[in-house]
Amino acid sequence: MPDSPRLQRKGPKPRAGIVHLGPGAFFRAFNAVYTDQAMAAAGGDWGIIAVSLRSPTARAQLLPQDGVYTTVTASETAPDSAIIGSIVDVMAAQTDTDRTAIIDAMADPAIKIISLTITEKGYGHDPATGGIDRQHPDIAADLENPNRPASAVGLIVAALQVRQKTGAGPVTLLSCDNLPANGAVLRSVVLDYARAVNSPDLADWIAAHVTFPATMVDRITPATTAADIAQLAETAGYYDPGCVMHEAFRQWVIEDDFACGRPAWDQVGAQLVASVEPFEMMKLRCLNGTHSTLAYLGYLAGFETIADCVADADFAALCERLWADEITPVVPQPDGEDLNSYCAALMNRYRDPAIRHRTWQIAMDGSQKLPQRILGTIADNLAAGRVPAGLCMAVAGWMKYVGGVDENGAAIDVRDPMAGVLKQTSDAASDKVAALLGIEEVFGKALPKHVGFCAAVAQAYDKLDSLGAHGAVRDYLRS
Ligand code: CS2
Repeated sequence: MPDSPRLQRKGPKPRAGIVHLGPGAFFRAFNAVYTDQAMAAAGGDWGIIAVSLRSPTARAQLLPQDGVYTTVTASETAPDSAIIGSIVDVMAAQTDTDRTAIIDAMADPAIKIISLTITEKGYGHDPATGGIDRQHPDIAADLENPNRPASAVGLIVAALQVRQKTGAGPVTLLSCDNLPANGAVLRSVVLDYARAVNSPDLADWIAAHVTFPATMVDRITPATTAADIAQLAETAGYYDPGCVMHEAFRQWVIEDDFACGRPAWDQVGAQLVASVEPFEMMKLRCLNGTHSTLAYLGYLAGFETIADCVADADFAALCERLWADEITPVVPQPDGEDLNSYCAALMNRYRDPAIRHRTWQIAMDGSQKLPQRILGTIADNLAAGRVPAGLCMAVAGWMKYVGGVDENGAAIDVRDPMAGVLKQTSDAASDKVAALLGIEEVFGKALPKHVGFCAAVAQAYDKLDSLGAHGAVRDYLRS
């Protein structure tokens, strides 16, 4: 409770070596924890300056407690908690002065890594070309006004320009978002933007001095609620509005390509590998693919959380069937992993009722998530001569969801950068499926030309109408 004492830092404060953009719950439950543990294990000046590009909330939560906060491992069987001290400062881009200070922080020679968890939509990239999307509102605004950038890529390139001028030295840009080839995406938008607003000279400097390792990140971290904060105050005796709840499981696979060192993350469980791609494909398709499927179909069927979904025998069977028949056949097995055990472990992770991960939270930003989570898997099945009916039903579930009306006729609060376009498209067309399939930003050019795919999505959409989401899932399981 706000009248309980505030959490305090105990012990020395590390010196900063990392600037992190996107200080939300996931970063606090993941990156900051690994870094805290790596410094405890092997030392190093790897304190983190956490930067929020949008809201001042993280700063308000964390600064009064000097960046320190609590992580709670929510688990039925093994609950646990820890105090994390790796965040040494918190900034928020609210004013031009803030933004200048953020650029200066990233340009400081002491900073060796700039890492990011800014979500799929934060990169301002065009998935078709891999370069920057000049229509993206934040990118368009920065290109118009390059001396006062506000987007992630705009601020980063401004800082790299200062580093080039001042000889601040090389730096690693580390994307930790759920995007395929996240390092390459970041490299491509940074170079493209640098060429667009500065002399090509800067792009050459970046290509020579900055590395962009790929990563696969995994830890289920539901948004912290007021009840979580109150519960912690009751059990721990202090008020920590910056606390985060997460599952026990974690996995971080990182391409070992750092320009000037890194924390000893490998000593605390991170896997440093030559190629992240097979791990990322396994995670995006097996975990995030079924997460999004459960999010849309589960929400429509009236389930509040993932644990509620898979407590239902039909929805649990849906996941099993998707993994066995539609997903793992098109996922190469990464070294040291066994796909069947990976999926069995996923089901246990989903089942834990202590993790209250809302279907509504996962359903957000579907237009940015569908391609890498579901559509690529569908395309690979089609290429192998199969129409994956379950994943097509997931796409139909997303279409119903973005139509904005649930099965009881109530409005759905759809959060998506394309929410307006999606709703208008759905509302205006009599053939809603065909109209939505025509949105190239989501479906690309090739998939909507596949007759079998379009027919399967249309059929699933009709079943969602006539049988409801739960009925459609049962129908699929009988097929
Ligand atoms: C989830 C992910 O919200 C979502 O879209 O699918 O945040 C998921 O929990 C993480 O990727 C797990 O590592």
